Amino acid sequence: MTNEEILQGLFDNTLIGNAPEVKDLVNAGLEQDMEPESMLYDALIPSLEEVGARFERGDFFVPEMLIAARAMQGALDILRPLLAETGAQQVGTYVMGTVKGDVHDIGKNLVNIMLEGAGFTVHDLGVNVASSSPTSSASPRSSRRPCRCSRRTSTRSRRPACATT
Ligand code: B12
Repeated sequence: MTNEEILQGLFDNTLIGNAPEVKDLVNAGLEQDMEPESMLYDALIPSLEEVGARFERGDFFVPEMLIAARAMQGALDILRPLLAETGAQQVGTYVMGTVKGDVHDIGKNLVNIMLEGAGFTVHDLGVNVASSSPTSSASPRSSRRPCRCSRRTSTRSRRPACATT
């Protein structure tokens, strides 16, 4: 298979939530030395964007979004150690959480991987986190940075004090 075929396969199979095939394609890509970042940014994320566009048009519903997300998560399980592997020195701590009312966590998990790769320790409080939690239950280290994530417009007001999306 060419790299292009693998990218196309990753896009198509994430779109339809075919998790076993997505895993096989990620492994095939790695075996032929494809960059993990390329699989992520050239196929997996664009596929989820297409899922979102179809959902917006009414062509996809929540179950389709859910199985696509699961396929993406399976790919990330394989790619995580490779994306995080930079050997950077520990430089600080982030406390991460998706705000209350929001369960979207793929982007957050991806940011966690990047932060860990850049040398930060990440305390991940998970999803649906009440606004007081990130700062109150965080480790007492002075270098910690609280980060609240939200992916829904209706939950954005719950992440005032941090950079996110
Ligand atoms: C997968 C998905 C789901 C899955 C989530 C599974 C999971 N474990 O995350 C499920 C099926 C559960 C879901 C549910 C819903 N979803 Co949804 N979902 C999506 C979808 C298709 C992909 C999101 C995703 O993971 N993208 C890939 C990641 C990598 O991208 P990302 O999140 O943007 O993250 C990147 C950046 O934003 C940034 N980033 C992210 N977090 C952080 C944090 C920090 C600190 C920083 C610095 C950066 C950063 O870095 C990331 C990497 O580049 C989007 C469509 C889209 N276009 O995004 C809709 C979308 C987000 N969902 C949407 C909706 C409406 C819903 C529901 C309300 C549907 C419903 N009727 O029930 C529910 C809400 C449930 C809830 N209470 O939260 C809407 C939101 C619209 C809006 N403006 O509010 C979207 C945009 C779809 C659409 N076009 O309408 N969803």
